[in-house]
Amino acid sequence: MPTRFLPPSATGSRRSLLVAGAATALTLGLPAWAQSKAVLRISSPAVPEDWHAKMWTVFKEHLDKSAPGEFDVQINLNASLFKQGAEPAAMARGNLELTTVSAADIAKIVPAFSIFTAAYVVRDPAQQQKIFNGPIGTELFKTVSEKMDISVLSTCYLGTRQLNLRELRTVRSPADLKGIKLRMPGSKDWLFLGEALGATATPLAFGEVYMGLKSGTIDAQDNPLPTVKAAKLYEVTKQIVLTSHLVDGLFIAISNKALQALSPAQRSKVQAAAQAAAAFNNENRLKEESQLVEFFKKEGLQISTPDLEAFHKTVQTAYQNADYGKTWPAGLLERIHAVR
Ligand code: KDO
Repeated sequence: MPTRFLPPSATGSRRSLLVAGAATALTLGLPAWAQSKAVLRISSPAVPEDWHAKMWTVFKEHLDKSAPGEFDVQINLNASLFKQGAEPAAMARGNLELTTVSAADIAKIVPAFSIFTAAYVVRDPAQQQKIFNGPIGTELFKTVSEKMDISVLSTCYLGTRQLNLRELRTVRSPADLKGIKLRMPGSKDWLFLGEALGATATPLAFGEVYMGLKSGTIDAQDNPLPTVKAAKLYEVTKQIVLTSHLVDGLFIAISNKALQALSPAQRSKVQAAAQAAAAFNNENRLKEESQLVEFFKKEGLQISTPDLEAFHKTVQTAYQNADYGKTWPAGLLERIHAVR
């Protein structure tokens, strides 16, 4: 099991938290233990049926078992606590302890991370795990901790992103997506990806995608197949084009402030719970992803495989022409490619 970068051991902050807890407990007339539980608020835009939502229950149960009565894990799904992408800022303000951060959200603060938002860079889920559980991950997560004040605890495979269209269309190459309003999450790197795929990228929060497709304000969206199923996007679309353009990941992250408030033993338990949660997600998602084409066919969707060479070529040219890689550390792309 990889050892993630963890900030220095707890100091006064933990003590003051416990003292504060005990003082409040006295005021409220509650037993001290009830107040000194470490509260871990989690926020995620995921729908409850998706694996990276269910994994938080695994996280909670793991902690309830390894540290009975020590943690109060609060799971908030469907972006009910913070809207998609707002989580890192909420963590910096001390209003949130845990979330899953996307590469695009990290890239807003650590530009090198945009390499993982670019199409056809990471080869497959196994390589993704090796990248982030090896030296590249250790180096980058250290920078993330320094710049964002959050610690990455484990890497989840979100799935391989595919195109999902509202109406039937022959899509062989990016040229066939001209004029298609392709919903992307609302940040620069996502929008660039959508344009690089040949479409007109339209920003929209994840929670609005179903209605957007249903009403026709967008023509298409991209997401991994398990999410297309979990969020029921197949109900409002007719076609999936297997572009496999992004082997996507999410990073379970905790605010450094919350982490430092824990004892060393509690920190290890939180780390282990995050590893167990990610393992649960990764295993189930991979298994389901391999079975879903059949499911969607049965639901009446048309599944097609485009000219992948044409997609690779056009997309890579778009990234090169935009000098996109300028913020990528020299040699990082080659190091990623060398991970086997
Ligand atoms: C999405 O909005 O398409 C996306 O897949 C982007 C991911 O980074 C992540 O935020 C995900 O949504 C949510 O967790 C919902 O599944």
